[in-house]
Amino acid sequence: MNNRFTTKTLAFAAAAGLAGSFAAASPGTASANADAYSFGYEINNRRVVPSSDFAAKVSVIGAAITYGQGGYDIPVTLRVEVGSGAYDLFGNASDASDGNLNDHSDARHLIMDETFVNGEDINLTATSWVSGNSGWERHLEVSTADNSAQVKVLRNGDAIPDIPAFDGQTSTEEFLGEYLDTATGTVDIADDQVIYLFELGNTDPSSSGADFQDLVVLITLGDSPEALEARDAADLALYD
Ligand SMILES: [Ca+2]
Repeated sequence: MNNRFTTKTLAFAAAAGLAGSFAAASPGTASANADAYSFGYEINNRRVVPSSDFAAKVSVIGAAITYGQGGYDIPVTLRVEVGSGAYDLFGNASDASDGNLNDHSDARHLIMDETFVNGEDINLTATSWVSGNSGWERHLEVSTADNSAQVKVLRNGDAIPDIPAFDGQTSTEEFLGEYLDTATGTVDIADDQVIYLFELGNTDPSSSGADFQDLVVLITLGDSPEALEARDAADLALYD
């Protein structure tokens, strides 16, 4: 289940804190559904920084990356860090086979079973792996704490990114279908949600191979795990 690790990630958080912070977008044109929940957070250097005690739901919306055109699907793993704790929610993130998310699965959703204290923040570290002489070897590792250009952050009301997918892969827009308002061309999520798009193949974000859907993750904040569960139940009822 939610294996807890203590890792080296404190260094990431400390380094990231040096740069400026960005206030959360105002609700603006949020949909009625988005307005139903308000839980403060801000994106500080691509980190989610909640403004009160919080719980989190992590949704892996999709993944698509191959070893070059027509090549094999390369493994992608995800580690979630909250404060000084690290959580492998979807298999062992240090094991390319056990923790692989690039498997054409439907979206995976997991509510973390803890309430975290105000002041801690959420970082995501995504890793791509390639086959090497001694098995799977780390290719690229991208952390939201590093303020890397290989991560894009989407919040409610942001413009839908227009990035063609590499080699006929599922595009960001296709992955995010239910979280987009195509009529307005904007992201349609709640104000306490944030979407991360990872590029895990290219270190040049302007490369044609940089399609920013190598891993697509949605974070939803709430007051407690129970509140997030209740919200899921309400959403299910709403869309029956
Ligand atoms: Ca891709």
